Amino acid sequence: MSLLPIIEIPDPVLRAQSAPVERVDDELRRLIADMFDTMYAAPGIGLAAVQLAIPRRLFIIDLQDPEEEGGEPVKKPLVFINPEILTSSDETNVYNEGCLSIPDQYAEVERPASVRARWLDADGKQQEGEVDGLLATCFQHETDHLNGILFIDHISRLRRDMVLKKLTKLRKENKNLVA
Ligand code: GNR
Ligand code: NI
Repeated sequence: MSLLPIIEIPDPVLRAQSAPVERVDDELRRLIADMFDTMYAAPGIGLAAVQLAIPRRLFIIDLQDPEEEGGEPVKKPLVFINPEILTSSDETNVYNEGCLSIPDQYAEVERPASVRARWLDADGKQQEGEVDGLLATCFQHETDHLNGILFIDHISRLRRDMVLKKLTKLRKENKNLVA
């Protein structure tokens, strides 16, 4: 198991277009295992390879239903390679989104409530299906990462500036703490 460092804004790699994955092989599956370790440790419910400075078109999601009190959350690891959104619903949803690359900042983002998508799974097999609810929001958040888009690009300039200012303040406080 290895944890990889998560890249944060304003690192320009987060604005890169990720390139398609060419082969679903053991090397890729090792990267995917490290991505899950890193995401669970963060903790987060989604992670795109580009957030680890690997600009390839793949992401993972685990919404981790916090099943019954006291028990371990039930893990439902999902892998999406070369994902494509085929259609999006007219109906929208608003979620309070966060991003491991914009630590501790949240904002309400409106997105299509469901999307029909196609992707390759961890065995390289093509899959197609419709996702909705939080999975649809997360799927779109992660697909955005593959295209260099962050959730703050979907909110007003005023709210974006507030998020960025709070992040700067938080980082300054953390720096003073260790100094
Ligand atoms: O952990 C995460 N939580 C989250 C909450 C609402 C909408 C999207 C997300 S994804 C985020 C992890 C992350 O940064 N993925 O790219
Ligand atoms: Ni993110």
